[in-house]
Amino acid sequence: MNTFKPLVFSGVQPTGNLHLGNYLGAIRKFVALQENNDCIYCVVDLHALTAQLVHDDMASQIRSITAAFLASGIDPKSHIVFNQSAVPQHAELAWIFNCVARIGWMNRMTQFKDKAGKDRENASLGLFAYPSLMAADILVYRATHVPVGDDQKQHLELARDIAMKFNMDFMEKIRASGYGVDITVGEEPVHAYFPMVEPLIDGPAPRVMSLKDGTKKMSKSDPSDLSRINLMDDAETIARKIRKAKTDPDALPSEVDGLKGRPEADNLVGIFAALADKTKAEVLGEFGGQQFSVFKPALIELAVDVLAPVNAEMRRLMADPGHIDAVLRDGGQRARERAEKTMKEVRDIIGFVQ
Ligand code: AQP
Repeated sequence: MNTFKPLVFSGVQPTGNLHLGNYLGAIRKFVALQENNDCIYCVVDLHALTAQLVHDDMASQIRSITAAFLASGIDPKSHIVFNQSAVPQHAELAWIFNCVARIGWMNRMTQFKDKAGKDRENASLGLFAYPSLMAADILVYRATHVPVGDDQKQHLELARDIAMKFNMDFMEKIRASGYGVDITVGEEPVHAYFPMVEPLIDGPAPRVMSLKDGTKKMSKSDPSDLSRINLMDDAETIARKIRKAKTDPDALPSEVDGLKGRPEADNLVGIFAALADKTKAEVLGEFGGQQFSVFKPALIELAVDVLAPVNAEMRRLMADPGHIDAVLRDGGQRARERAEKTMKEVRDIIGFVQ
């Protein structure tokens, strides 16, 4: 049984327009989790350097993600909202994790392969090491639960592998230090410093797909803006994108099984379900047998209803960058205090003189 104090951590990169995938796969879960948990939500600006080094609009991108967090309902007073670069302990722990993680583990990361593409030799070392920094982001707070989209599942498995190897390699020192916790991993009792993080991926839309191709993830970096709904899109743009979304000629099925082999239909039903807080089965109970000409207007109305208030609040917040910066400064200070406590203990376990 996990005996670490439950703590939720997650992050979003400031690398372009937030879209419906980020919102349904991540941010909406962040909001729901804060009711019953201690939560830390981070704008992971160090990660933003991995694919592209120079960003002319870095500061405004950081503020925009922060505004999206706040506009969606995250409470920065009861929880912590900050940007990663304000807490240097993330990078310090990431270095230690670079020495824990094995090259073979990193070579298996599919996101690196996707993002580096054919020009692998020219990708940054940071892009390769990205999952190690992500593990440090989470574990520098000894966080136990991480709400993410399905695309991040492999990175969280790596975070568990890194935590496990650190726990095993330093087991005697952890025991001697008194900082450890008794946990059970599988059937094995382990005296651990770092918890085995649990991904929180469930929901009807764990992976929102492109509106133009139901087999591709909705992504900020897709060159076609029609492939995604951005949180900053106005009602008319949302309606146009959904009207133009790719579909097939058949009516919607009455059962979830009938969505197999119909990726675009499956995606739109999943989006509807997530936006309406329903299951896909419930949505098909309502729309089974109907054509897309009936379903799409209902989806447009729902998407605009849910997203318009977020969009309006984001715009209001973005007009006051001083307020956003103050939220980040306050969150950064509280995050640093927690992260430094962990790092003092980690340095001690390793044997660094401090
Ligand atoms: N399509 C998606 N469906 C569900 N969840 C998604 N997430 C991203 N895309 C989808 C989740 O959003 C959170 C923040 O993502 P991120 O910005 O840190 O990184 P990303 O996964 O690289 O996002 P993008 O939009 O796909 O950016 P690019 O185009 O740069 O690759 C994460 O929890 C992620 O799972």
